[in-house]
Amino acid sequence: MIELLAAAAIALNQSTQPEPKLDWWRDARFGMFIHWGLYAVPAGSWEDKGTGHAEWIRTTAQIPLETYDNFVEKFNPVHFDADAWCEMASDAGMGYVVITSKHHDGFCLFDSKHTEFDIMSTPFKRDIMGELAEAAPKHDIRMSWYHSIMDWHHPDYLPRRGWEKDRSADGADMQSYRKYLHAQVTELLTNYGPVGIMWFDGEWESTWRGVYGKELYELCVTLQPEVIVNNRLGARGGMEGLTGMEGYAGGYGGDYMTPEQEIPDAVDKGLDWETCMTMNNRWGYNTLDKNFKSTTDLLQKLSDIVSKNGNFLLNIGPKPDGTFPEESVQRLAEIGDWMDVNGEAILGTIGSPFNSLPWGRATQKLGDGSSTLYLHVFDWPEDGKLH
Ligand code: FHN
Repeated sequence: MIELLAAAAIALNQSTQPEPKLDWWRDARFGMFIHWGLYAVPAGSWEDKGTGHAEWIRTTAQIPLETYDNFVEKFNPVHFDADAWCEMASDAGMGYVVITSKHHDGFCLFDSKHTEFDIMSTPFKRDIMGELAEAAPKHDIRMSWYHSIMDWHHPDYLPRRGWEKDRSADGADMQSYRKYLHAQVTELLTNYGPVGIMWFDGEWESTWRGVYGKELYELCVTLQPEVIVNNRLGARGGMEGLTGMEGYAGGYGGDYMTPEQEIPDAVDKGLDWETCMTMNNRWGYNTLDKNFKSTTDLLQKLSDIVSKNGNFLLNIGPKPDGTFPEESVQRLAEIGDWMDVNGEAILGTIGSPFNSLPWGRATQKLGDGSSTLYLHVFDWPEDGKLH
């Protein structure tokens, strides 16, 4: 892995001059991921298909399209409060929020003129993205959109799911789908003010090409030159999230790399990257998934990531009523308590000057002719001396 990272750094050099548009993102170091949509209604369980599902439930429980569409009339998050969500993120020391405008199931949490499969067809009839975009700046949050390339609902998207034997692919046309995708990305980057990040995903299927990813990147930066775009436009390179060399040469490498559910061992200082991770085991809400990481574990992951010059995108899977799971709320508050005292050791810092430390991690801030070193001690040596 380290070799790959070094190689990526070499491949990137010519294209990763310090990109000023990433400065706010590098300083932020910490963000909130939100996976929310129709899948919160079944909340992980479906008939006799088990209880371990989440945002992939339409596929993992093989729910036919017409049946899944019934969740539209059941999605009514009456307790959704954009200000409360943004305030919890900000109080936890997070500088940005990335929310699923559309996940793989194709349902849009925003008012799109290009589909009826959106929030305006639910009893809720309020534009979630619009309310979050309005609330975010009031809480010093950069609002950002996760948008899936893969779409299990749109008639033109291919391939169909293998188990969808009775859902014909006749007439499906990926070029038409790409026009739909571009039209919605245009809505997301036109209707909601300045957007921090376009966080693409679902880029791995056979019908998608790096060249399409390059087109998508160009569309985003044409609409908002300062928008940051992640690397999930082409060859992400698996869960390590390290764009293959062809990605950068091909122009679809995006602005930063996206390891998922894992923290790289070591990353070349020249690379921008962000680990995205769940608090429990799943991205979308599952009533039975109580395997939440402890606050200490989450904070040590934050320190570890930032000590390696990365960002931490920590996920929340909201409930169908529009509230966060109690376990998530508790951890966000405890993280916030820690950040109130220690935030300067995270926010605006860069990676450690040391390769490794036996007792913890380090971060630093470089000033004019001086630097400040922050020692994050996980395990105090018995003699109390840090070597
Ligand atoms: O398939 C998705 C998954 O549901 C989730 O959204 C994660 C978060 O980054 N991304 C994909 C898996 O890599």
